[in-house]
Amino acid sequence: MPDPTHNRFPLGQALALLAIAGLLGGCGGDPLAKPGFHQVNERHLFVNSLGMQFVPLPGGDAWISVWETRVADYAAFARATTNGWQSAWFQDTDRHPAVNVSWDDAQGFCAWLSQRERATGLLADHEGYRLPTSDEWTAALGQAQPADTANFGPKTGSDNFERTSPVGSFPGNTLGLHDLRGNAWEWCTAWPSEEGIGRILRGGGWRDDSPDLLYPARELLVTPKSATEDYGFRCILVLKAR
Ligand SMILES: [Ca+2]
Repeated sequence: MPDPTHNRFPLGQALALLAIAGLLGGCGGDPLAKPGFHQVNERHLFVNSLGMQFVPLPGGDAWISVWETRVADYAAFARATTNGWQSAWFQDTDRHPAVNVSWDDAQGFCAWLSQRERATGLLADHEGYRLPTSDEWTAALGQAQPADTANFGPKTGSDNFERTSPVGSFPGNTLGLHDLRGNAWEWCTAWPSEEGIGRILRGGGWRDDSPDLLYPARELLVTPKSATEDYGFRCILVLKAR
């Protein structure tokens, strides 16, 4: 399903349509379709212009996406920037995690979305998206998600998915975050410095069976232009007090 905020409608019109969808929540619409802050039970959520949902990490101004960045999210960026991205052939739905994404391209997505949402006023000028640090990713993981509730390789027997699974197919952790472990590996910021070669991936992926790759603290170091069918990412959104 194409992203409705691109091609078919100008952005302002699309946001108006999303707002209308939110107002229709009492009539069966999804109130979380409306960009902005929401409270669901005791949980605070921020919904962005692509429908990505973020929850606050404790102790700071970093909010983290509850899902890996989805095909629908990344496709909007790829269309807008004509970056030539090809989804994996097995990605059946818009809710699968975007893979075949390099660290450089993940950075590009964050910059593009920051600029787009500042331009519409959804974000302030000093707010925006970036990749998590490895420490933030560790904090997000919190209590280790059991290996039997993640999409790992077939030899682990953890799941019945042959390849990637739609985001949120497994229960969330205590922060409401899904698929931190398994499904797609997730890019984090550089290590040991932005100038260094290594870029960190966390969490393991859908084709990994080795305990060496799947223990929760594992950091995979690869080059920033690497893009494979199990490399994806999730975003941090820096939101200042309003
Ligand atoms: Ca993951």
